[in-house]
Amino acid sequence: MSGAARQVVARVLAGRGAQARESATVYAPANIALVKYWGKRDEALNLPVTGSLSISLGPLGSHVTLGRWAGAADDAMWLNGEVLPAESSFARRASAYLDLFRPAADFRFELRARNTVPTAAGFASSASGFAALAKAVDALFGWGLTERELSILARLGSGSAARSLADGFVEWHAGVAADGMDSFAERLAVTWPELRVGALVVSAAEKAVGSRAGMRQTVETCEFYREWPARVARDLADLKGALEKKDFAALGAVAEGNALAMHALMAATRPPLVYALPETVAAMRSIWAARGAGLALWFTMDAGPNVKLLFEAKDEADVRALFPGVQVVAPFAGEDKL
Ligand code: 2P0
Repeated sequence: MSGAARQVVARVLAGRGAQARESATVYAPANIALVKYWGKRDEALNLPVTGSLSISLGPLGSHVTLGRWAGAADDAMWLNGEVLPAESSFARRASAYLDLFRPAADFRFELRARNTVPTAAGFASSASGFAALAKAVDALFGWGLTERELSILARLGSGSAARSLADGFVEWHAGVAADGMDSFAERLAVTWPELRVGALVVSAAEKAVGSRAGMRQTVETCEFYREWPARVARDLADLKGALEKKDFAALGAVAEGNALAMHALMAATRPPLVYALPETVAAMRSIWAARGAGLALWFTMDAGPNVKLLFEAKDEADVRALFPGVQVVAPFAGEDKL
């Protein structure tokens, strides 16, 4: 992690102590962006060029238990019950992030992570994973940080993790400050209990170009990227209008259009980034045909071939008939119990 990231951590913690309790267990949800984050103004701090707006996936996310490890050389890590070798990419990324918070150079962490995000379903787990890590260090050392401060810390691990501290609809403000203290996410005061998100798994294979390298290539080489900030500003305003009016067709249209615009930027990147597979395009065509026949169904896609469906509870049977393998999430399920 960079010196700039360390300075941000020092600023957020502002002299708080580092007395670790035995262990801490936390949870953070995964999220799907309806208006996407694609492109950074600062790579060390994961500061985005634009704002973005996501929906958190309720029970799908990451459970993390963090404690102090008495061992010597490396942090000890388990993912979904299996020991993670220290040289695995997950363990290295998590340890590099935890470096920001070690109270002493020889302090080692014990980390047990369990994802309820089905890894094969095309929902990213890095957002919920780093959000849960930020919450876990806060709970372990008893700092009592605010959600805004946790969002800033989670962002240092992965940009989209900034949006995984809260449930519901979450807006990540791009901010303008060089140190990113104004680049954090917060929940919008809107609930939509009927909203459903469906995961259509086209391929579970590891993608060839990850988001981090992909967005850098787009910013550097895509001549249309200069259009993107204005497009996002418009989409954010339109989406917030749709949320206020509870206009599902408008929500779907903004989300689908924004995802396709991002994929157009990717296709115009050099070398081209085309994440869609033939089955992705076939699913898009089925969705458009069903919509033409009156079904209120839209989609979004991230940096991969899988398609995420957006619909309302009343249409779930029709959506399942069209896509029998779909995994359906109710993002606001459980909120009535709060
Ligand atoms: C998003 N994605 O808004 C966009 C849409 C993928 C496509 O955020 O480099 O893993 O850690 O900041 O957050 C994925 O990028 O990238 C992402 P880093 P991240 O959800």
